Amino acid sequence: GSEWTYAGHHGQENWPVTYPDCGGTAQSPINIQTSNISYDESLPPIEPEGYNTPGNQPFTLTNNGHSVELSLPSSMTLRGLPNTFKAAQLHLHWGSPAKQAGSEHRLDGEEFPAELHIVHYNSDKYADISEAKNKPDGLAVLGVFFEIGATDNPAYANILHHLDNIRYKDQTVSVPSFNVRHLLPENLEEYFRYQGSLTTPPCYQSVLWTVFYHPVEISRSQLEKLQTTLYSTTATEVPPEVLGNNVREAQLLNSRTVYSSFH
Ligand code: BO1
Ligand code: ZN
Repeated sequence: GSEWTYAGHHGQENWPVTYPDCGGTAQSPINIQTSNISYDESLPPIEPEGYNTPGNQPFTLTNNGHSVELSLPSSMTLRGLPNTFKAAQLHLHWGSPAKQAGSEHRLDGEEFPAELHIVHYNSDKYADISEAKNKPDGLAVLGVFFEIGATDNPAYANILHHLDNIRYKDQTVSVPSFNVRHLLPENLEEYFRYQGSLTTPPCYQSVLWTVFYHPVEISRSQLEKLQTTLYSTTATEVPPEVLGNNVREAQLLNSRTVYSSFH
């Protein structure tokens, strides 16, 4: 079963016992050190296709006990990468009222309050995400840092408004489809690129990571909603445990290179 946790006995230092790939040499997240980056002038802007018109089908929002996850239609496509990638889901990582830091990637050692991940699979080579997820060129994840801004971010309200309906693990709610492009920073040209892994078990080393340089802004009250509403436990488990600090430690870069699309 999926018995892993972030802290405690089944916490991240013990993930490799059950999930050997978590002990690999190309793991995520990492601390992105801007003094140790290679500018790659050939890296083009990321081009989301069909993000603005995801269709009439509602999305499904799920509390999976580790995060809040929004299922995405495969009509959402990424171009500007070595292959075409189709969207599968997006989810968030965040801290807690006590530990505000909640991003997985770090920028020169700095943690941001939260991070968005949009997960895609290589549809040139693989039929679906389950076939792609353990292949070296199988997945592409977009990472976006959060920052506190003065006003509510209406795009993120499309997700946060529904958290009260999925407070417990395994609960789902139907969410009207919305323009997912608005969850991304305006600037899709400036990003970091490296080869890494899923940041949770099974930690497959299958992810081409794109981490945008420009953060998105949400309000303090929106962040607080994210930090305090969800439980990692099911409705019948006692005591309930608040879901947060779903953040993996920074992993060693080892022999990898981090590229940037800008300088
Ligand atoms: S992340 O973006 O690196 N935090 C990340 C971590 C774990 C997954 C995806 C992204 N897990 C995979 C599951 C698959 C599932 C896929 C899409 O997510 O291993 O079984 O199909 O939901
Ligand atoms: Zn993630």
